[in-house]
Amino acid sequence: MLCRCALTRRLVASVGALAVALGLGGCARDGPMTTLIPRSDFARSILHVYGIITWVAVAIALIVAVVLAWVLVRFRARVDAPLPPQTRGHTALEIGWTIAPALVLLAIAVPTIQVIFRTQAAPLRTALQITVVAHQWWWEFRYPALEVVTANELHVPAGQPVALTLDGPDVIHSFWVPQLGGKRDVVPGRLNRLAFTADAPGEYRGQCAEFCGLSHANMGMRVVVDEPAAFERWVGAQRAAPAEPTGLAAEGKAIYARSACVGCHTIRGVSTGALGPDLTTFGSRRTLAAGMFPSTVETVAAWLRNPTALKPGSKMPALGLTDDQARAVAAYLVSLK
Ligand code: HEC
Ligand SMILES: [Cu+2]
Repeated sequence: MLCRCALTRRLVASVGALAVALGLGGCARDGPMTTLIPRSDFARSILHVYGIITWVAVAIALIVAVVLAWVLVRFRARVDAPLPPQTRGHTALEIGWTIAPALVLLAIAVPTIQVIFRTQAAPLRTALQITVVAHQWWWEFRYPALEVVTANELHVPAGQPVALTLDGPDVIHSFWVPQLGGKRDVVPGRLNRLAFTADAPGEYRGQCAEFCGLSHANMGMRVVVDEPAAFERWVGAQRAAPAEPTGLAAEGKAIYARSACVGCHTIRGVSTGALGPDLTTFGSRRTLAAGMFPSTVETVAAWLRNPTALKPGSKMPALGLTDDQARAVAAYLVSLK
């Protein structure tokens, strides 16, 4: 039979192993929010500092563990052992353990401060200027020089510097696209900046990284880095007048135009509301409600029937559309490419 203490030891060991397995199970090098595969100059700078701090910390942890193990074994209590010499004060040791941490802090501070200055430097005058407006709980992207406004899906050209100005009308948010840049807070009444040059075409996931209320966790975004020519095509499509809808979509347009939607949403040539996302080219976006759902007629119709059922706390009210009306409006919105 096992004695009590052996059982306890087994229990502690299995709970410990389970905790480690669960903890490590959450780790993935290439998850959508990875910080370990940088795809811009900004993200590489952050990873550089992260690497230095990690290896310094690992080295210190190893040294401490080895010394601790050695002391535990070498100086363990023995039967009949005499009392070891009792020391008070040791000048060399005290100077040593003051200087050593100072050196560690210096090793961390120098690259950190370099990167702070590099990532805070004024962006190149030639950079593409984009204003990011963080709302509860969605992102607005304005390209003033290109006269383009969109939401939740940011397009940028590869290999070209972009300069973001971060602004917000309500509470503090934080712009974070781990593979490209951030986190940088979006503070009402203060314009923060963030500049980066994306390496290559691809799609990157971003997320609000500062708790901002009920649907904070649902405040995601997609960043699409395009080949420069594809970016030009995207800009052209955003600026083009939307095609006149036909069939069900035409019915949807009529319902949209006589509903409260027009007070909150802009569709160029149709309405000029400014409380919700610009829907002029809604159909060109792949996702709905800040990256929460794929954008299809079904999901958009469900959204229009009852936004807060899909996104807790959403500032868009349910407007009492019937299923048929919601499907018609959804067909219209999805047709706006
Ligand atoms: C009181 C203002 C208000 C009204 C009225 C309103 N909306 Fe919205 N709408 C919003 C806000 C705010 C959001 C952003 C919600 C979020 O993602 O959290 C939104 C989001 C949306 C989205 C998703 C946009 C995206 O890019 O993901 C669609 C589509 C939409 N609204 C369509 C409509 C339609 C159609 C109507 C009319 C039937 C309507 N809205 C009425 C405020 C409003
Ligand atoms: Cu937020």
